[in-house]
Amino acid sequence: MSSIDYAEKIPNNVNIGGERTLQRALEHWQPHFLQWWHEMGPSDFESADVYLRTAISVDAQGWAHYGAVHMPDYRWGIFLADPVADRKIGFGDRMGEPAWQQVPGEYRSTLRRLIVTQGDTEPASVEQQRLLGHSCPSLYDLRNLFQINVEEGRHLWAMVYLLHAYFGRDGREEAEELLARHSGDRDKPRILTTFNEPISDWLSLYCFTYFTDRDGKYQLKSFAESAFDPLSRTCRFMLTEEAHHMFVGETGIGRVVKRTLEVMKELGTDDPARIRAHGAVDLPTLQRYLNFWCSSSLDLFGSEISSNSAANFASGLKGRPDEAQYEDHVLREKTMKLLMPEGEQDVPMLNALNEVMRESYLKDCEIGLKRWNRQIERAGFDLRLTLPSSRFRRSIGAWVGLPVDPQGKLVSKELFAKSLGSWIPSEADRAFVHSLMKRVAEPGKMAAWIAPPERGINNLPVEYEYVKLH
Ligand code: BYC
Repeated sequence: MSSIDYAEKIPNNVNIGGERTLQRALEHWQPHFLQWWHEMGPSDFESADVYLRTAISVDAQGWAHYGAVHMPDYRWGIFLADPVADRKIGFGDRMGEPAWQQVPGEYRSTLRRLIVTQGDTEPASVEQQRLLGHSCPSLYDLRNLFQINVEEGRHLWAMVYLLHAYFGRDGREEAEELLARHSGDRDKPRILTTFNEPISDWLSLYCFTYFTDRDGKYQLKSFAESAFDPLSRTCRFMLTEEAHHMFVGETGIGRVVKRTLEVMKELGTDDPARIRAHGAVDLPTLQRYLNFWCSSSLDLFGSEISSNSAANFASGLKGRPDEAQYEDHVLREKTMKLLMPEGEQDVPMLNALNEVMRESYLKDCEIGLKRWNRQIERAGFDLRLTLPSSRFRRSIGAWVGLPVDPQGKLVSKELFAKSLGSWIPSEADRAFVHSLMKRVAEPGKMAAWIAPPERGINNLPVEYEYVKLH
């Protein structure tokens, strides 16, 4: 068995070197992780020098350490945010009791399941994005893709650390399974639906990082409230990295919109066919991509009425994002009005928490929409991008399989079947978008369908050679 100098190889602030059992478990898992990275991570870029950010500590200087790295040599570290002295449980039936430093027996399997579900999404996203490097629109974007990939790898390490350190043999088995399931695999798929969708073009990547990583932000924020203190501290630190992933999504879509508007102005038209002929993404196609990824990501919050969400909140396992913003942290007396297919229903608030979170998430999603629409308005065009209703195209919850249009109205099955191809990307849309995906790998150059970013990484110019390909 290989012996690892943890301070050197795996930067950490959890004293791995001082705990023999944990060290052995991680030593056993690490080569399996590297093998998985080799087989399922970014294909063909193992010898490239990539300008990456690495966390080497949790303080302001250490969490963003930049330098050129071969990805397989990336130092996937394990970091927990600094402890809060005498931290108390901030919600649920055990509010005010001391936070847990160990897993209470009665919550062991539920907590393990939540950590495994969170952990499963991290390698899944790397697998989904495996081939994108071949069609990057610029070296700047290629570097951002790889930054996201290595950080998702680090987030997997974060969950595996919790499984190894707190869940004994079951945890070690789950850690192996996290490398055995694969995105889109027929026999062993990833746990959550969105993480089995292919991401084979960069427009999908930007939508995924805008919508799906934002689900990550909300889920991590709700775990940051958890009574299980190691989970809370782990997620607090993960959130610092998550911001960049959503930035890539928001600015990526913004740059697509900017380029399309330039073409629309140049040609004096909003005719999709002419815009496409000019090599840009017409806005109706972008709208269909937004509809697809937003609706898929809305499923990630679970059912509108959920006994799991009630139990997880009451027991202190999972709070609401930014729990402190609310007045009532127990929620035994409150109800919430939910629009169900049968009409409006009063639901105990504890059971409606997935919906509470979904609503906050949608509000957060609106921010980018406003920015992109301002760009369109300033360019003098009438079209506006919108978010689909949370009832549209749902695969989880009360609206599963119902014929609902993107505005949230129930329509006939016939109309739904006839219109779906104009609400989400059709085969022809995908083929067109794929036709644009040609690799641009000269420093500073951009593909014709996307505008350059406003600035480079870490104060470097956009023209910097962010990935040195060999
Ligand atoms: N697909 O009561 P229900 C991220 C299952 S993203 C498939 O409706 P609940 C990232 C559910 O598991 C954040 N299955 O919902 C982003 C349950 O099954 P079991 C990921 C689904 O339990 C980009 C059953 O349906 N983190 O970090 O209240 C790149 C009934 O569940 C789905 C988490 O998700 C679905 N969409 O809430 C990289 C946090 N939805 O357990 C990373 C951990 C529900 O009865 N997970 N089901 O067999 C959770 O907190 C909860 O499991 C959920 C669902 C929020 C997902």
